[in-house]
Formats: sequence, structure tokens, C-alpha cells
Amino acid sequence: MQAFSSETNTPGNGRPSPTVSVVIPALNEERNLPHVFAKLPADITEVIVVDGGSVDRTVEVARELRPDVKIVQQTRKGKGNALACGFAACTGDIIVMIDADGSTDPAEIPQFIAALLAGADFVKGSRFGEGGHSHDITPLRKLGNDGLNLTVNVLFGTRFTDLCYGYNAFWARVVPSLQLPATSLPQPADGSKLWGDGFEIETMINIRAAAQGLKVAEVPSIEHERIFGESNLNTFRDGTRVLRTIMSEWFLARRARRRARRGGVQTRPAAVEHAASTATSAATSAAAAAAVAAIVPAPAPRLAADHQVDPRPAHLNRAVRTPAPAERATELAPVTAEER
Ligand SMILES: Nc1nc2c(ncn2[C@@H]2O[C@H](COP(=O)(O)OP(=O)(O)OP(=O)(O)O)[C@@H](O)[C@H]2O)c(=O)[nH]1
Ligand SMILES: [Mg+2]
Repeated sequence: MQAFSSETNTPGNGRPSPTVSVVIPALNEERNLPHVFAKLPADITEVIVVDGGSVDRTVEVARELRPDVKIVQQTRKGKGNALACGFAACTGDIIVMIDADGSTDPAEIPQFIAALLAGADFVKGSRFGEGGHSHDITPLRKLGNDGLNLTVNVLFGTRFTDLCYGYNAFWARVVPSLQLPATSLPQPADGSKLWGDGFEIETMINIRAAAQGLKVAEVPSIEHERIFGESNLNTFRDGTRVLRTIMSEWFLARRARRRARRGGVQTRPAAVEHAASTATSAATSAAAAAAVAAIVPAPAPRLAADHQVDPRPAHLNRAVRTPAPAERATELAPVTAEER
């Protein structure tokens, strides 16, 4: 199925439209799935529900609602592992990640797609940028979120307005550069989670996308309260994991930059083949233009003294310059089990 044509990128003009996979991690969400599925745009190519061992009818309900749904059983515990398993099962050109609890509105998906078609590699929903809002976040979590957000912006020279939100979309080709923990690794015997398997996944993905030099855009998003059931997130435990993730990503990026400088390696932001080819044509689309208007501006590359001048449009968020994915692979610390 062809999906999400912009005015100038339609099957009619001979240029193929991207196909779109939606990944939905779900843990005991049988009552919420009907609300989520009802709002999925009609031209989504595939829907992947990643089940975390639900003890309710989550899987059955998903199949009843959408017989063509792909059900994936995650290989370990945690939302991060669920997303990694879901991404691995995607066949679409674009991957959109949303929650199953009714808090992220699937009706916003076209805005994310428009920003990708307008040239972004990676698009983040933002509850706190202009036009965004959260009906769900508590004052304590907002405070923590602001602190973590500021920390990342200072350390990485980014301009994120909402670091910890789980509503993102990106071209599928971006997935390898995120270097998520392999889905084939075993679950630690002591029941702990691997780094990246928990709720720190959103932070990890966002930082890695920026640190890889991908063009990161933000679009406004309205977060709703979970409709039924209870949150799986623990403010202090998961907030601490997020903070530790930020620090560890920063040390890795710094070490990689130093090593690259010592070796005289020319490091450039990752290539943007597909996005670049669609950017010009999509720029005239009203939807894309609206989305681009919300894209975060380019930050000053504070950590990269020898940052190369980047010819890309100023409305795209360029983050610190770090080694290309292949080079960075050797820099990433081995995944270690961490306390729950
Ligand atoms: N497959 C799977 N899904 C999970 C797991 N933990 C959470 N989820 C799903 O991930 C999404 C977000 O989880 P929530 O518990 O709502 O956490 P949150 O949205 O970060 O936090 P709140 O704002 O408090 O709701 C929901 O769709 C959950 O069902 C897990 O271990 N496995
Ligand atoms: Mg939630």
C-alpha cells in the first residue's frame, strides 16, 4: 500500500510514496487498544504490536481490531526491548513509535510524516514546544523532565524541548545507527534490565540520533492521560536510569571525538539520502511547510571545535559532530545489566 503522499510526492507523479510501519509496545492494554487503533490513519502500511507478556487479552484484542496486525513477542523485559524488537520486524520506509495507553494520538502521525518528507531524518513529538501540551504529566515529572532536557542540551549542544517523550518517527534506515541492544541477547538471570531495555530508551534514541549528526526535527504533540490502567513507569527509578544514560552517552561521544581527532579521521554527519531527495519536492506541500515551521533551530555545535560548516537548511537541528556509525560502533560500551 502506498502511504502518506504529500502534494508533490504521489504515486501519480511516478515517485513512490513511503510506506509506514507503526510500532506499538503494549503491556496489558486490552482496554486501550480499541481507542488507539480507531485513530490510526487509514493509509498506514503495517501495525506492529509488541507484546510484553500481557496477562490480559491485549494480543487477541489487537487481532480482532486489525486482522493484519503483526504481533511480536519481545525477547526480554522492558519498553526499550519491546521497541527494538518492533523495529526489527518493520518493513516500512518510515517507522512511527506510539504508546498503547491512549496517551499518544495516532491522528498526529501525518505531521510526523510531513516533517520527514520535508527533509528530517528523525522527528520527535514535543509536548513542550509551541503548540504542544501534556494533560498527563505531573509537576514532579515535569521538573525532572526539564532538568534532564536541559542537561542534554548543555552537554550535546542540542535544542530539544522534550527529551523523554516516546512519540517519534524516523526513516527505517536510521535504525542501525541507533545501535540498540541486540534483541538476541539473553535476559539477565537476575531479572535486571539491560541498558536500553527500560524507559531510558527514548532518551537513548534521541541522543544517539542527534549525536550521529542526523537531522532532527520536532513537531508539536498533545499528550493525553492514559485511558485505562496504570503506568509502568516509576518516576525515581526510571528518572535515574535516564540520567545515567545521558552521562554514559556523553562520555562515549566525547571519547569517540577524541579518538577521531587523534586519528585525523574526517567525521561527518550521517548521509541523508532519502530525506534529501524528498526535501525539495515536499517543501511546497502545505503540510510539510507547517511541520518544518516547528522544527527546532540549528544549535551551535558547542562540543565540536572543528565542526565542519554544514550546508543543510538552518531549520534543521544539527547536533554535535561525532564519528560515523561504523566508527562509533567500536566506541559503544558493552551492554551491561543494570538494577531494575
Ligand atoms: N511490550 C511492552 N510494552 C511496555 C512495557 N512497559 C511499558 N510498555 C508500554 O509502553 C507504553 C508506555 O508505557 P507507560 O506505562 O504508559 O509509561 P509512560 O507512558 O512512559 O508513563 P506515563 O506517562 O506514566 O503513562 C505503553 O503502551 C505500555 O503498555 C514492556 O515492558 N513491554
Ligand atoms: Mg503512558
